[in-house]
Amino acid sequence: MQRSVFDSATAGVVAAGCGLAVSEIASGVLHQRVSPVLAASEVIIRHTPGRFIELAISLVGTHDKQLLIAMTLAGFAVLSAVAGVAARRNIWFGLAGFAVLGVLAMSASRARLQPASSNLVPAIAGSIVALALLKTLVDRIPPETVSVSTAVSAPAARNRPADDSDAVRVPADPGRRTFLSWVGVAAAAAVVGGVVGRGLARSRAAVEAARLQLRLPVARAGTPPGADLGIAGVAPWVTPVDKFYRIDTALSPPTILPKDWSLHIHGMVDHEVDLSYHDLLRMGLTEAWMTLCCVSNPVGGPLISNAKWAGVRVADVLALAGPHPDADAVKSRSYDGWTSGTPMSALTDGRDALLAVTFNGVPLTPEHGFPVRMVVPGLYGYVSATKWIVDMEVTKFSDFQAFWTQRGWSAQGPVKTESRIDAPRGGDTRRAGTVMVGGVAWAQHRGIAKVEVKIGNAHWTEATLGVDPSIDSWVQWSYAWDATPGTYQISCRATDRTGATQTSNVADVLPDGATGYPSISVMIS
Ligand SMILES: Nc1nc2c(c(=O)[nH]1)N[C@H]1C(S)=C(S)[C@@H](COP(=O)(O)O)O[C@H]1N2
Ligand SMILES: [Mo]
Repeated sequence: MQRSVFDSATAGVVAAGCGLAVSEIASGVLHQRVSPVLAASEVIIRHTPGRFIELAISLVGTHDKQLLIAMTLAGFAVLSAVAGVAARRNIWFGLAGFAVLGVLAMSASRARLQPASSNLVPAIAGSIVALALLKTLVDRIPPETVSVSTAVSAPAARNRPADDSDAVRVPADPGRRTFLSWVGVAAAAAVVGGVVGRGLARSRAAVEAARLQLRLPVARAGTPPGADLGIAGVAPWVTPVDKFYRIDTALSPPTILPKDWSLHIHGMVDHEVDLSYHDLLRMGLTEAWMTLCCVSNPVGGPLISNAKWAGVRVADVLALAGPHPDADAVKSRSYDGWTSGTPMSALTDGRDALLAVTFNGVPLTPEHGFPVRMVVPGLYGYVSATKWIVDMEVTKFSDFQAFWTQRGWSAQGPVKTESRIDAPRGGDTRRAGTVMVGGVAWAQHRGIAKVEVKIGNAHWTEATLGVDPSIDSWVQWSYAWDATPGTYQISCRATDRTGATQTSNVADVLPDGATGYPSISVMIS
């Protein structure tokens, strides 16, 4: 084989290998169940006639999965080699070939049986890396060397003593050396990346298996009657697990098996306590509806969700350690080192502050703090909702700063009384007639007393409220508006059960939560 053909095929395989490694890492980091390689293997299985699969299984037994993956990879390598050779001819042919492979990987990812869990980011990231690397490597393939003897200048040959071979020794081709070192580095990166990616996937799979094996005495949560008003466009009263907003500083959620989890309670206490997952569960589970929201949620924003949580009361856990009376805070720390400072009063005044193990009847997902997180009604997440919690230090606010308070956010983070308009959407055009206006309102642990709507120049009008089974959850509101043609500004405002109405003063999220009335504009035709 011509050397340049070999080099370009190698460039193709190595570039594709790096792309695959990147896609593996990305799917590990994103906690996806299947990477593009696995997705492609699944697609192949689905389109292979059953008798071939049976034949393969009879030949290789239970190694059929590995065989399939090996064959998928081998097929992929052959196609990438061909694309590499094509790239040597004309870089655009090669790039087009790689683009086709990338699209195949993406459509395999999309064809997953559970589309909700499939995600194109790994396949796209992998394709970009592979394309860039293919171009880089092909550009560095040295030109086919001309016959050595003619390449050496005549005087040099003349001065040299006669040699046994008629070929003249020349220093190794520096161009090829550069190319080979690029290939070597890229190949090593692909191998390391692949191993890292598989490692992430394996720990993810172990956590997933442990989650599925858990048998916790918690029922699936249905929506309490009357809580959901069923207005089109309004967020459902119970947020589905896969729609729950996510905010954290973790690039990839920590993977912690329940058997490896423990909680250390220390600081200003009579005695330090260590609890295993089993110890925790034995203390008994409390179930509670609670709406969690983020201090970074802008007025009208999406960083708020509602779920039924089950967990052990934080107060019971703290009581085991015996907190000193002059302690006014608990500094909690996650497995990955994030910290949060919570007022002792909110943890011990009888509200449903929990070390939660489930939400909406299923074990916490890794993204939302598996195996154990804290949730405290009435406080923003950054001062209370520590996911992957492993450490609680009983202390004083004057003695520490937590992750976000070091960065300028308020040490105390009570949730503000707020509301949101979900329907219609700002900018919508609706027909004249009855238009259902609706949304949500929240004032966790105070409860919502009323929501008022203002449309155009009309007076504030009270909206209908959904049933709220707990003062710790949001409520839905609705208003049947008899709309006539025109352009309207719609605003709303909530009043909590202490009698306080949300403020109209506009404030940004920093340092302790955004304020102002939500407002949208709609056209009626
Ligand atoms: N370990 C850890 N816990 C954390 C955070 C974090 O970055 N790391 N972010 C907090 C913030 S700011 C919020 S708003 C909530 C969000 O919880 P969720 O992602 O389950 O909705 O988690 C809190 N708990
Ligand atoms: Mo947050």
